[in-house]
Amino acid sequence: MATAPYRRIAAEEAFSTPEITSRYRALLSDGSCNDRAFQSLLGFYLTSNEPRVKAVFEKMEDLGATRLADMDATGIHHQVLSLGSPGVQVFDAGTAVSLARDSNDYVADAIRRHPDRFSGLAAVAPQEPAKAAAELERGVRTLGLKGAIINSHTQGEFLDDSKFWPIFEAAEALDVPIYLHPTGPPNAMIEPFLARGLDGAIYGFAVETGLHLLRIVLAGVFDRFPKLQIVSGHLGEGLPYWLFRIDFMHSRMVAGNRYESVKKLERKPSEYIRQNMYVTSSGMAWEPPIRYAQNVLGVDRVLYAMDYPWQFVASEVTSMDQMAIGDEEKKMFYQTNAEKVFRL
Ligand code: 1DF
Ligand code: MN
Repeated sequence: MATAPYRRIAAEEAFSTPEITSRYRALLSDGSCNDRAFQSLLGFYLTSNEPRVKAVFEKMEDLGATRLADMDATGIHHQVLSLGSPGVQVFDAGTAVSLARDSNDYVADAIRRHPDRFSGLAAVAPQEPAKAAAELERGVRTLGLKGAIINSHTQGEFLDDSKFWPIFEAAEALDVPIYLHPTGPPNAMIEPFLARGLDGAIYGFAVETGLHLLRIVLAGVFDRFPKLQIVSGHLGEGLPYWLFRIDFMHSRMVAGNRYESVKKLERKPSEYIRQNMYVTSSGMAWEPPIRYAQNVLGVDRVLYAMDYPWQFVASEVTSMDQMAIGDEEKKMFYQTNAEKVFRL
C-alpha cells in the first residue's frame, strides 16, 4: 500500500447482500417494480454479460478477501460501508424493514471480522419512519454502526415531508450523521434524463439528490433539528456552487410572500449547507472542485470517498495524494474529518 502520513478513509463505499441482490433480480423479472431508474440502472448492472459490468455486483457482495485486496492495491486503509443504491427503498414496506435489519447484521459481522478495515452505516426503511428510527438506534447502539444511509427519495417521496422526521430526530439524539446517497430520479422527473442516458451517475443522480438536500434545507429541518448533520457525496451534488443565488432568491421569495410553502428560516440556506452538511469527494476525484468546496464550506467539511466498487480507479488516489494543499489539510481530507463526523 502506498505510504502516506495519513490513513486513507473512504466514506461512500457500497456493498450488497446476496439476499438483496436476488430480490432486485426478482423485482426486475417479475415486473412488479415500475421505477424506471431502477429498471435502467439495476437492469443494466444485473443483466449485462460484459465482464467489467458483471464484476461490479461480484465486488458489491464481497466483504472479504477481494475487497481487502482492492483496498490494499489502491491504498485505502478503511472503508465506511453502506448498502448500495437503491438500498431497501424500492421494496414494499414490510420487506424493506426486514431486509434493512438483515443487511445491518450482515455488515456488522464483516466489521467484527475486520474492525481496522471496515466500519458501516445502518440501512433503514423510510417507508416505515418509526421503525426506521428504531433500526437506526439498534444499528448504532447494538451493532456499533456510525450513522444512517438513505438512498435519496423513497418511491417518489422526499424526507422534507414531516412524516419522515422521526428519522432525523433519532439521528440527532444519537449524535450520528445521515448519509444522503443518490438514487435515480423518480418517475415524475426521469423522462428528459432517459432520453439522453443522463438518469444515472453521470448527472441525474446529482440533480435528484441536490434537489432533495435543498428541499430538506428549505423545509426547516435544521431549525427543528439544529445539531443534525447530513453527509452528501459528489461534493454536495452541485449545491456549493449555488450558495449565493440560493440565498438571494430565497430571501426575495420570503420577502415577496411568493409561495405559501417557502417560510423564513432562522438562518440563510447557505448557512445550513455550511453548518449542517459534510460533503465527500465520491466520483469527483478532481482537484479544482475539491478545493472550491474546501474554500466555500471549510476544510473541515470536505472528506474523501472513492465510491467503490462503482468507481474503482487506482490512479485517482495518486492524484488526490498530489493535490496542492497543505499536509494538515490533506490529513483532514483523508482521515480526521471522517473520524470526526462518523466518530471512528
Ligand atoms: C453507479 C454509481 C450506480 C453509483 C449506482 O447505483 C451508484 C454507476 C446503481 O456508476 O452507474 O450508487 N454511485 O454511488 O455513484
Ligand atoms: Mn455512491
